[in-house]
Amino acid sequence: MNHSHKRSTEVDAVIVGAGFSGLYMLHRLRELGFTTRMFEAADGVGGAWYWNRYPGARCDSESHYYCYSFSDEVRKEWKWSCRYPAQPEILGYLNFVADRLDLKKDIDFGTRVTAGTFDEDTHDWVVETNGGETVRARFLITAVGNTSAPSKPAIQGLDDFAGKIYYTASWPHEKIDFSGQRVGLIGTGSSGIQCTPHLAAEADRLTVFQRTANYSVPARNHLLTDAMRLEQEEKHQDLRRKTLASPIGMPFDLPQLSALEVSAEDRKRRYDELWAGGGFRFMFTSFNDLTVDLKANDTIAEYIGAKIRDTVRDPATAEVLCDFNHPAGTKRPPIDTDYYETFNRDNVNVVSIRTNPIREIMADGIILQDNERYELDTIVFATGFDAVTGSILNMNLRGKGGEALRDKWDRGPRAYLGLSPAGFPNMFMVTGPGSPSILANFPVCIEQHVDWIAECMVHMRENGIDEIEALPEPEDAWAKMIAEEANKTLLPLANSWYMGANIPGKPRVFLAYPSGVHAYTVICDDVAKRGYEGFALRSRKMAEAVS
Ligand code: NA7
Repeated sequence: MNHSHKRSTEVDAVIVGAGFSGLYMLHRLRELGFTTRMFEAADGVGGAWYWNRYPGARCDSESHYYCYSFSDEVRKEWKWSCRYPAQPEILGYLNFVADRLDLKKDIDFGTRVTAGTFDEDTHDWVVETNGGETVRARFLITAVGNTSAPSKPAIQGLDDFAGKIYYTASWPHEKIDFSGQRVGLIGTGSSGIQCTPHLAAEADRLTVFQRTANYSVPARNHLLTDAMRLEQEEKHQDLRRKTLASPIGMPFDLPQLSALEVSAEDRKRRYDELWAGGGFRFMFTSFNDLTVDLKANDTIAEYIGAKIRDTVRDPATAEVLCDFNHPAGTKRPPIDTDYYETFNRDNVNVVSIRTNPIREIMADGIILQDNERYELDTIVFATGFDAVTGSILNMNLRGKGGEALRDKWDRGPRAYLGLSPAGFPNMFMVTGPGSPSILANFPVCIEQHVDWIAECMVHMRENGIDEIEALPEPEDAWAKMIAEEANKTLLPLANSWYMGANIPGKPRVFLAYPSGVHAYTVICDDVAKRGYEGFALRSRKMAEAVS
């Protein structure tokens, strides 16, 4: 329901987005006595978990740490059903949290921010919505997520397709029946890999169009018993401590050994053990040099390749699925349930479009460069997102001097601490570009950012400060440091969405702070302790006294 007619048009903060980030931001600011307006384009809370409803959509992080930690009550009252919760369960969780904290009454659903301009005279943001409303707020806080602007490739002939088209990133709310259909799936990232077994089980025929072979690891999902949940609760403090000390915000024991300093047998034993356990631990806890040393990386790439060849019975199909062109883990690592097994079904095949790309979509299917044709009734695009920056830029923000954020970021995003762009005072981004975000467990990054922003706002209120603005020099230094640190790893070698490489024309810039959420938290806390070093803090009174 939209209550906007009753709401104030002058508030302390506008928050954009009602996913994990926005909900906690709203709660924190309300508790601190700030007035807010919150806009959400969807008709409900959930963010990425609202839109990504495709069959098989599931979290790749485990339920006991992919959740909020700020409230013991919320944690104790919610019961996760399994190791990796499926999309409906996470959406249920976010609705539970929003209801438990009575947040929904303060959210304008179905409302998109269409413009935001910083007013230098009043130090306020003037925010416009598609509902025709204009709101003034001292602070603009983007909580729009990293994977919320779907990438819909402009393939020639797309509009001529006579069948049905779906995007995993904006899936319909009703159940889609694929039975009797010849389905084409484009994209083999996490989303494509998750939905492949589900589409295959229903469709008459499934053809997977693969541009890049991925390295998927079994998730080993299972139900949680009461005994398991009790154990997690008993260990909560310890797990939380580990989570906060971890570069990826997950309570894992970090690997101490190089993949190259152990014998081949010991290395295989380690990989076997972690493969059997499943999930991110395989990639993140086996050896400490997999993302920095190509030789070390080869060992895990070869191991995964051998597993695929063991699983997939048809050797030609296995070769397509193992046609790797980037080091393992340099694209977002997918985890799966029965992905490779699905290619043993008679009704499933994979087509490499790496060197023989899609030429055109016709009324009745897809035609490749070499004229090979695939007749289809339905095409599912699992083609990802204009990640990290897309949804921020889509808001048409303008800072000091009317500068458009789109112009400021035309050679790549820039923001001090990944939190605030110079020239855009009183603007904060939760898990924005240049923060650890996409390389770490989101709820951990989100809570850290929200707490930092809230404390900064309290500091400003208590000290009569009207404006905080990141300075250009520290912002430049931050961007330089990110590029340097990323270049010490193998991550820039892949054409990944981490690098902006999935969107034609997007600048090739590493989009996240690469040295881990723990190191990042220390830096942010330090900046605050030093009186927000690297930011200019201004007040009207100060300016009047000077003039
Ligand atoms: P991803 O990881 O960006 O995967 C998109 C896939 O679609 C990937 O295999 C792409 O190949 C492929 N793709 C993208 N555009 C095209 C075109 N034009 N033609 C053919 N193939 C294409 O998105 P996901 O939704 O799977 O996952 C995103 C994150 O969301 C996920 O990691 C979770 O954090 C949530 P490419 O590799 O670019 O060659």
